[in-house]
Formats: sequence, C-alpha cells, structure tokens
Amino acid sequence: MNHPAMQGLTLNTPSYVKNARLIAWVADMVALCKPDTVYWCDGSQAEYQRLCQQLVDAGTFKKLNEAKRPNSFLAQSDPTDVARVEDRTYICAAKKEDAGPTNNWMAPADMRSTLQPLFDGCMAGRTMYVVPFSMGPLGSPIAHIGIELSDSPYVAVNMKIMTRMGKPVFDVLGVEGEFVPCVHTVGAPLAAGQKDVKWPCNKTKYIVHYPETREIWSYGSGYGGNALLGKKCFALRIASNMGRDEGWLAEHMLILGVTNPQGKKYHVAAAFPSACGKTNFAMLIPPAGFDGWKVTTIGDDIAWIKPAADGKLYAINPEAGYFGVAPGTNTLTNPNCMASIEHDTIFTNVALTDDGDVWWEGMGEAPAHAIDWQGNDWTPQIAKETGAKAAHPNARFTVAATNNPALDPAWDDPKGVAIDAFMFGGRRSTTVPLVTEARNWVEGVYMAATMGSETTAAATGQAGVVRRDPFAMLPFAGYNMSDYFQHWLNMGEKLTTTGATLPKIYTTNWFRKGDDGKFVWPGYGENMRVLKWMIDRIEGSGKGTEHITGVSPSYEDLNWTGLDFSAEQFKTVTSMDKAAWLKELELHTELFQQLAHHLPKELGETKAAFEKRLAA
Ligand code: SAT
Ligand code: MN
Repeated sequence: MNHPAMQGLTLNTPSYVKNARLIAWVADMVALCKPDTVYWCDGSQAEYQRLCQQLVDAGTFKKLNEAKRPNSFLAQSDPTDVARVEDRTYICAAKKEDAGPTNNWMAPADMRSTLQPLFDGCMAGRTMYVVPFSMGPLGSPIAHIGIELSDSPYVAVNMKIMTRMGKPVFDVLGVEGEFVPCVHTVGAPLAAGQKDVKWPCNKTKYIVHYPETREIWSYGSGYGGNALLGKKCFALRIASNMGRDEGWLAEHMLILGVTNPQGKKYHVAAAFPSACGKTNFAMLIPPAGFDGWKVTTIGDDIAWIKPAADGKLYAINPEAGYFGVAPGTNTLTNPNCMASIEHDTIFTNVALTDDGDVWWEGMGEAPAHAIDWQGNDWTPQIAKETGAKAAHPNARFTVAATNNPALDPAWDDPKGVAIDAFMFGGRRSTTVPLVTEARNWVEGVYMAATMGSETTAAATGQAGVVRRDPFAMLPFAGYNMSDYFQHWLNMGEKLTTTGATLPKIYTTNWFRKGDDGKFVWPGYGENMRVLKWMIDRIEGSGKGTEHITGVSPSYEDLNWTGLDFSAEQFKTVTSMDKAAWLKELELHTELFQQLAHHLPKELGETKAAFEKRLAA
C-alpha cells in the first residue's frame, strides 16, 4: 500500500549532512517504510524538550511533578512490550555455524524476504526520526558511529540520553565515514485519520542483526534494548563482530575507577548478567572501614576495550547514559543512583503517585495510593490481595551519565582507562564462592565461559531459572560463542607475547543463600571489601588460599572493620562443596557439548585439570 503522503515526500536532509552513502540509505529506507515526514535529530536540548512535550501531548509521557522531579517524565508501555525479546532476536550470519548454537539464526536472504513485507509501509502516518549517534566519546579511536532510523519519538529522546546524539556526529562522519545502519519501527502504521495509541507496537517482533554487513533491523517493539539500537544490538552484537575482526573486545561490562587513600587509582571492568546489580556496583559507596577510598563510574553496562601501544587494555563506555532497573533501587542500596534520577529522567513502567512522582517496589515506604505501571489503581491493600505490582519488575529509568554524582572524571576521555582487573559475577544461590582469582588468563576465560546465573526479569520478565551465561554475553554475543572464547584466548596470547601484564581475572557471586533461603552476603557497598582484596592481590600484598578453581581469600584476608560478619557466615558464602562442584563440572560438560563446534581445546584441558584437583 502506498501512503498518499508519500507523494512528493522530501528527505529534508540538512545541508551539513555530506555523507553520500548515508543519504542514499535514508532515501531507500524512506521509500520502503513510507513515513509521512522525515526529521533529522540535531541532539539539542531544545529539540529534546520539544519531543518530550510532543510525547506528553500524545499521551505516551506524563510530565512528573516539576517541584518533586524536575524535567522528568513517565512512560507506561503496552503490557506486552516490557523487555528484550530474546526468542525474537536473530543473528543472520551467512552461515548458521557462525551464529552458533546460542543464537537464533535464519539465512540472510530468507530474513530479508521475511522483513521486506513487514517494513513496507511500516511508518505510514508517522515521522521517521533520523538519529545520528556516536558510541563512545566523539572521535575516540575506540568509538563508532551509528544512525538509527525510527518512527518512535520515545526512542529519539532516549537515544539523546543514552548516546552522544546529534549534529556533531555528522562532522565526525564526514563525506566518507563509516556508520552502522539501524532501522527501527514499532510496526504500527496509521491509516489516514486513524488515532494513535499511547504505546504503539506489534505482536510480531523481530530484532535482526546481519553481522557481515553490520546492519540492524528491529520490528514491532518500542522497549529498551529492542528499540534503543545503540545498546545491545550495536554495542554488543554488532560490535563483538567488529572486535573479533579488528582485535578488540565489546563486552557486557561496567567500568569503575577505584582510588585508594594514597591516591592510586585502579580500573575494573565487571560482567554480570542483565539486572544483577551492575549499576549498583558501578556506583558503589565504600562502607565504614574504608575511609579515603573512592569509587567512580565510567560505565554501568557496556565496555569497549582495545589494546594500546603500551600493551595495556584501554576501555571506554560506549554509552552516555544509564538504562537501569528501577525496582529495588533506594537510598540505602544505591544513593548515587537515587541522586542521579532526581531530575531530567525518563521513567518507564514504574508507578505514578498521587502527587505526580514515581514509586516502585523496594524504593521505600509505599504510597497509600498510586497508579500502577498498567494504569490501574494500586494500593498496598490491593497488592496484598492480588499480588499486583506497582512497577513492572523490569521497569527502567533513563538518565544521563552526567547526572551521576560519582561520575569518573575520565568517563568521556577518548583514550579510555587502563583496565587492571576483569570481574565476572553470576547470580548463584549455591556452589560458587564469593570471590575467586583465576591463576592465569586461560583459567579466567574458563571461569567466565562456564558462568551460570539464575535469570532475572530483564530478558523475559520472569525470574529464577538457572542458565549458563558465558561472560554474561549469552544474549549478546553476535557470533559463535566458542569463536568468542577463542577470541579472548587469542587476545591474551597476543598481549602476552608483547610482554604486557594482563589484567587479573576474578569471578564473584554476591548471591549465596543460607539454609533459611536468605542472602548471606550483605552486598551493595560491602562489595568494596571484595574489591579491596582484588587490589591487594594486584599489588602483591593480598593473601589467598588456592583451591580447585583458583585462589580465594580466607576470613582474615578481608578487612571487616565496620561490618558484623562472622567467620561462620563467611564460610557459608565461600565454601567449596565437592559434591556440588562435581555436579557443576557435569553442567560445564553439557555446555561444552552444546558449544563443541570450534570450542577451544584449552577449555577442555582446564576442565580436566579442575577434575584432577577435585579427585585429589
Ligand atoms: O533492555 S536492555 O537490553 O537495554 C537492558 C537489559 O536487558 O540489560
Ligand atoms: Mn545489560
């Protein structure tokens, strides 16, 4: 169907856009998607305010109480569009084995013919926003440019917060610069005169990546990582492909700086699965007993890491904002985060209080009445009777990094920060100890590759099932997982031959439970005690005891000042149970069978060494 408004539609290309490939691609996409108008985002604050007002007028946004939550908005999504859709996410590599067994795959030609009719006319009655963005500081040697075409103004304003978005991107792009083309539609064309809904989307969803041609096509969802294509789609799935080809790493990691009382600074990159507290850890406030220590945030979700001439690995945060989980966040668990979202924040799927502010489970005292994330009346009594949640468990805030009081001064440094340690943390109620240092790079890669985690709400909206989540990258590795392991091994080997000191690799688990089913480790700011031990190890002063899978601290190796935590409790979170580990290694075997194609032999050898130690 040809929308009438298509006749004579101009591209409205601004005069400062000089990239011929970009202009040709936009023209092609306009011809395909048939929007009513095309709007090129300039990324200005005035534009942001204008689009937010437009979203208010359309009913997508509610403006929050200006006195309580200045310049902030609430969006409540369609109840069927609340999280990433992993079962609808595809890596369309030319060959199936290059997507690997952990990704959905369809042949590129088949996917293109599947998507063609869906995208044909998909933006009818809507505006196509051209969203230019840089992942990483503008012009950084580690950064890359993307252009997202989207029919969602919600996406445009979120991208303004989440990325370096706007006009300066075109200067970096120039006449011949490279960009990753990202097309997004909510998949809800409007017939002439048809009234829009507040959260348009489509039951049919496709989140599609073509790794060879580095394209992203997203259909049917307006939510989070499905729609903000700079995030998981580009910065992880496409970028992991770029990193493999070009010798760098695109990782699902926060980056933090930690400065000791003498002023010496270290940088740690840490991978945890979605919604396992990365934002909390990245904004950690050192507890009592750590006077003079400071933790600062470079990033809370994604790291791009590249070896530099000095043999060190330098990391940037490709993002410029946080798309964090709201439920559970409060002034005790994450005061820096609560301060960050006091103003200039977009909230999605939290509850609206009667005084025009927001609330979610775990924020603090419940309001007597609120409108829940689905627009229904909510009271503590209703919650008690029906179990209704005020906020969706995957409700989010979108906020600029510059709102964070703990923002690291180097967060926007184009050269990045030198990484001293990697951390990999699963959510395991049993088996895996609080912290383990790998004895070497290969053992660290093994531990990261076999990481398991109990699922959270980020992927499916459901929590609690254990799955293997190698490197916290299961839904994000844009190519064969075993080739990805190999890439990590290759990076280690290459750096070693240049004489570089490789970062140490740690695994952590904050989530061990006691017999009463409750978490034993207090977590949050107290994780500083573990972080300090890692730094002691880097400095060579930290003590530890060797066991089956690496080195862990004994009770007396940690600083306990200011925390009442007994040796008995410590044992509960650090014990290595032989029977549990025999079973765990069986599960590793299962994983390795699944990933047999191209599985690096070093991983099998490491497992054999663990088994030998376990038998001894
Ligand atoms: O929806 S996002 O992919 O942006 C967040 C997450 O799942 O980690
Ligand atoms: Mn994430």
